[in-house]
Amino acid sequence: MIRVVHSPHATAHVPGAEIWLGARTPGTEVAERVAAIESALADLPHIEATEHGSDVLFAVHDQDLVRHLRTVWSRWGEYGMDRVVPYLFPTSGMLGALPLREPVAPHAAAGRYCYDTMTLVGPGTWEAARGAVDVALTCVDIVADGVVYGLTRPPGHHATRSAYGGSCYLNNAAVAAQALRNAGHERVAIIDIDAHHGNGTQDIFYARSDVLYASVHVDPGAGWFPHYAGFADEVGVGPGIGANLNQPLEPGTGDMRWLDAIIDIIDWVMRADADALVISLGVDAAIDDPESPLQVTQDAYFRAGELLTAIGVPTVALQEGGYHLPTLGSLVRATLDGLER
Ligand code: SP5
Ligand code: ZN
Repeated sequence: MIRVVHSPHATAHVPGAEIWLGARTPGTEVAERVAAIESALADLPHIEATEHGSDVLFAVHDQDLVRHLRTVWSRWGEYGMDRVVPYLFPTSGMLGALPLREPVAPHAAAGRYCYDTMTLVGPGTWEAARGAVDVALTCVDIVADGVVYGLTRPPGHHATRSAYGGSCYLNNAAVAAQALRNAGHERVAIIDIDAHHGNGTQDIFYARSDVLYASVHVDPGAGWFPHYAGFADEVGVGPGIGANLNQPLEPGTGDMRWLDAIIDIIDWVMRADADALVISLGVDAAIDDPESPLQVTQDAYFRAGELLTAIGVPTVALQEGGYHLPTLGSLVRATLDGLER
């Protein structure tokens, strides 16, 4: 049976809102997602994450980003505002040829490390994000030659080496892939089936050939998050050329073409001879999900799980998105039932 790794800190992160088109809206990456998923996994063996050091975390993220996430909430206290929201972004358009300095004011630093207005930081955000990293690392500790699922919340695949965004703070899947490399696996594949492109994971491994990244997602060129990444011509740079594969899909795409894209990705990963697998398991491509226009059914999630077993290597599946609370648990469960081998 697939083992479930979880963290008691997952619900400490309460984003409270997201700032969307300038307005404060409720947001969908809510703490209630944890209970919705757990309710469908109750009969599976559970393992609580153990605390790990930060060596692997610092291999995939800049120390400055990690320090910022650890400290920004306490520095925000003087403002009397309930969440950290950036207001000023030091884009290349603002800086031109100038160096990126560390600003003195916390409200200015907020936009140095965060690239959107949807990803708020509150009192429990660091604790939960760091707990999700421990979930990923614990999964790698226990996977052996089997399949493990980590209930990582907050999700991670939009967090780049140096910035957070897209409801993600620390990149759990990247941490797992790096830990699998450190454990002796020569070539690790990350397959990302979340409805959105995992721009953070792609960024972290873009110049590397030892960690492959492949994603099926709604086409950013059709107007969908993350808008600036996830196009088919992004194939890697330098030594990483050929180790990145994007399969963007039209809004409205259903089971057949979604599964075809997954089959292409599996063929690509098997030809590359990967000896360990991380699955970024977002279930927000589902038909009822409020955050994506893909129309994938629960049966297709089961089938995706079954297809992925063909790779036949140690597999760590980590939770990413999935926002329709009534179906969230059964979508995750269907995928894990497919992955059972
Ligand atoms: C991990 C993950 O799935 N992150 C997805 C972030 C995508 N959110 C971008 C769109 C935000 C707009 N939210 C308003 C929804 C109105 N239905
Ligand atoms: Zn998503």
